[in-house]
Amino acid sequence: FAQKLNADIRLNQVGFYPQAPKLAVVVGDKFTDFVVRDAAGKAVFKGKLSEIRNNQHSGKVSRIADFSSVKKAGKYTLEVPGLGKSAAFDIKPKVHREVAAASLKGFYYQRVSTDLPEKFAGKWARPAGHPDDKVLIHASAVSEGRPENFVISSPKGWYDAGDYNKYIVNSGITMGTLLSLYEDFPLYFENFNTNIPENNNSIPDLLDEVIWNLRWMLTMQDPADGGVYHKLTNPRFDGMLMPDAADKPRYVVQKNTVATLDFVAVMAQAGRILKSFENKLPGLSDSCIVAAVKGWEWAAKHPEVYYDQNEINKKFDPDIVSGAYGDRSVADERIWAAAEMYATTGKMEYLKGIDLKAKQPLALPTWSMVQTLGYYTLIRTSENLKTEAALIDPIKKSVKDYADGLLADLEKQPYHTVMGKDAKDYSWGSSSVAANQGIALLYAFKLTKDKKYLNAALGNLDYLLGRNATTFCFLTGFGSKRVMHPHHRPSVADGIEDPVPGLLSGGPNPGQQDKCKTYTSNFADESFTDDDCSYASNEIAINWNAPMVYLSAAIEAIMEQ
Ligand code: 9MR
Repeated sequence: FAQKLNADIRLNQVGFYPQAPKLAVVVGDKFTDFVVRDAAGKAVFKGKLSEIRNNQHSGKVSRIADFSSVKKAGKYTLEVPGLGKSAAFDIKPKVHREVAAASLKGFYYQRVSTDLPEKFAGKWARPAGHPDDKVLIHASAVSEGRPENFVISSPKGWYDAGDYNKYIVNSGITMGTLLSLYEDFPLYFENFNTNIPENNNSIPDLLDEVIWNLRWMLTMQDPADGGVYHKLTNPRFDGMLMPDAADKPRYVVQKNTVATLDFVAVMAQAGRILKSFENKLPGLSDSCIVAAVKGWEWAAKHPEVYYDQNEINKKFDPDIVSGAYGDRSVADERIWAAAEMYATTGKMEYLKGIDLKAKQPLALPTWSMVQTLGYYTLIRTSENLKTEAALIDPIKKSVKDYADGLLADLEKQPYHTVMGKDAKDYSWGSSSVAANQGIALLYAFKLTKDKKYLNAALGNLDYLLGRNATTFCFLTGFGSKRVMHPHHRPSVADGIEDPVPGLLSGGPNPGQQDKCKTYTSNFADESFTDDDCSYASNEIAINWNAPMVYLSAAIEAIMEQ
């Protein structure tokens, strides 16, 4: 008697490593037993579900099925007699390699100003959009030599998200995350192919992808003074069109300190990493470092210029109503930029006079809060640079304390994940919160070698791939219950049923700022709708994809060691 698929059985829909923990969540309290069956239907493991766990968000209850002892590679289903069964999942080595490769390839699909030929893009091939070779200087961004409507060339880069604009602030955290992934696991990327045009240039594909955006970022610095424009944008968002159908004028807008210091951090880190590729990319590393120094000097002269879109629209035309990425505090960007400048040059002077805030609770990286990216870099480079203990020890401690805080009471959590313990985890782009918590846990693992941190990081990857209250696997192209309608212009406009693959959906957000009518729940952990109207729960964005690449690739790299 075949059991039916049941959505109350929730697990990582991609699969599990033979040697790692394997958990599923069974929502409800009626059942106590479960069975794991192999592909032939044979029961290979029979277990008891855990005690009941309460969900603070929905008041629902759940139990955990632990089948970690099943270690043989194969395809399996998990069955709760009387309730039903899960879709089939894998147990095998390298089980997340395709997830990691696809989420990096997601960036290729976001490339601006270039054709995506079928050879690399498959059925999602599309002509180039937004050449960005005739970009106007907005009235908020004029300088000597660059008057209003002066034309500059600023091609390439990645589309930020479901929209077609390019924002320095959000590129900052995205690039920092991807560059850190490379710097933390360089060997892993020697053999990590994502079938992009630069495939055979003997530079790791991860760096090739990053360089596509780096070359755009370099054009966003005003050569006259070193300040960096906030964004390159249409005055208003494009309609739900393919990139090549978009034809609105594009502007660069006001230089400011937040964008400039994000730029400095990225250029310093890229310059440091690309030094090793000098013979293949002559001069690029130096150009990055020169740009970083110029930006740093601009920021010293303009310590607190903020981008305030409302104020700008009161003063200048045309009005700019695309993503604001307005940030009212620059202390964290200064910490990050200073840390990268120090790590690249070895000069302590960059950290002089900067309050590293290492004694405060660790702040998870977001586009507006980036100091922790600087901490990660200081940890990574401290041995080489012989950074003094008084400086680095409190930083290590703050990362470990944060990870310990995440782990407290893990055994009581309804999904056995650190994600969702704090109600604030379910913010706009909550999937990136889960991924960034996972990264913090991996740094704690690096510092302690204690597997409890690694396992909890893996738990957040399980969350993203299906062990969550929405029942969805949040990475497009993966899972038995897939996101099919992300708020992503090409996926909506291309007439192809499957969305562009390898893109991470934003995830539950009880704010529901999009006012879509198709939400079926208001509970924080369920507040998600797979509908392209839902830019607040189902958009994709580069700053969410980057930690997904980090988490999945880093876990793959660690599991292979
Ligand atoms: O990720 C951003 C989120 O933190 C903000 O709350 C939200 C509203 O301002 O904007 C998000 O960023 C969007 C950006 O402004 C424009 N491109 C799409 C981004 C993801 O939704």
